[in-house]
Amino acid sequence: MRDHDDRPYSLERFTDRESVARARAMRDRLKQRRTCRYFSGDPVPREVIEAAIEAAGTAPNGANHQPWHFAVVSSPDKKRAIRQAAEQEERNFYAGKASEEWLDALAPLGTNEDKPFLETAPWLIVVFAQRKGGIEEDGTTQNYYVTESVGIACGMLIATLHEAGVATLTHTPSPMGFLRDICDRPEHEKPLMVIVVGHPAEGATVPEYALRKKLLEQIASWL
Ligand code: IYR
Repeated sequence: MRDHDDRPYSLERFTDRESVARARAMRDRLKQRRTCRYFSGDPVPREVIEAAIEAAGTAPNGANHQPWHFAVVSSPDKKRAIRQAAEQEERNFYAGKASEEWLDALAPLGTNEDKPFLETAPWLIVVFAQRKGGIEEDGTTQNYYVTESVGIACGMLIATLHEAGVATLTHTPSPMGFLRDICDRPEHEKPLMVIVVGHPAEGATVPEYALRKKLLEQIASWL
């Protein structure tokens, strides 16, 4: 253990029984999460978004450079601009850019080029990955494992929002360079995804297909 600049670390220690029970309880809560594609306009407190972003900001990441930026959009004008640009890209995607194989893979999810949720949901969190910047955000220092770091942070953000009883949708328009312009972000930041946040609309549904999860035996091996 290094001794300079280090401080003691310990965790509350549970009995094995309790540890298993806590892991299963967390799993069961996360199993309730669904990607929601139908949002109501009901408000979500800004404090919920703030806490979720702070949670994301604790994610393990390359060299502690914390290579992320979360642009939080709630203004109707900005939301409309994002919707219009995203739908334009999606029209190209669904009308020919995407391969038949890709479109076949999406068919059971029922997605299409219409993205009304980009305007109806109260919050859009546009996630940017900072290729450069370091901990000081100087815009030049090299960052490391950027996509991995930001991916983990997004998982923690989504889990926190779920815990707060709020629905999310990870939306990945392609290409998404327009997000950099609309959100006024610098060239060295790469837009990674839009996380749509709000309450499910009345009568919202989720595709049965998405409930089909691989079993532990399929996703894990023990060596
Ligand atoms: N970006 C498109 C297409 C899309 C792609 C995947 I992979 C998905 O899991 C869902 C959608 C869209 O947002 O419709």
